[in-house]
Amino acid sequence: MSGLLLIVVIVIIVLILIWIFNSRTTMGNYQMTNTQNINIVDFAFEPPQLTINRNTRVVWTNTGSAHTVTSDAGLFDSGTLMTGQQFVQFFNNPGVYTYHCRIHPFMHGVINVQ
Ligand SMILES: [Cu+2]
Repeated sequence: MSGLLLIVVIVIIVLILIWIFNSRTTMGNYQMTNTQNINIVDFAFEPPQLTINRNTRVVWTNTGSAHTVTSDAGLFDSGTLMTGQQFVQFFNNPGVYTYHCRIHPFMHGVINVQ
């Protein structure tokens, strides 16, 4: 009888641990869904400077001719974006991330991650 009780208690503890683990995972995913948007309009990134919290993803949307979103430090590169195409980059660590367009080197942008 006490053996059966022990098994039931262990099963309940395991189920509680699984529930805790799953809820933490869900919270982690929820934090990752913070999104900020930058539009590429004519020959500029709008806004050219953006301050975000860490664990945020930035989505660039190209509304014009061919452009790229290329990290000055080589951390990321969208490749050529045609009209309507998007590029997504996650920023998980604080810092200053400067970037440019490879096709038009005079196009610059900055992401400040807090
Ligand atoms: Cu460009």
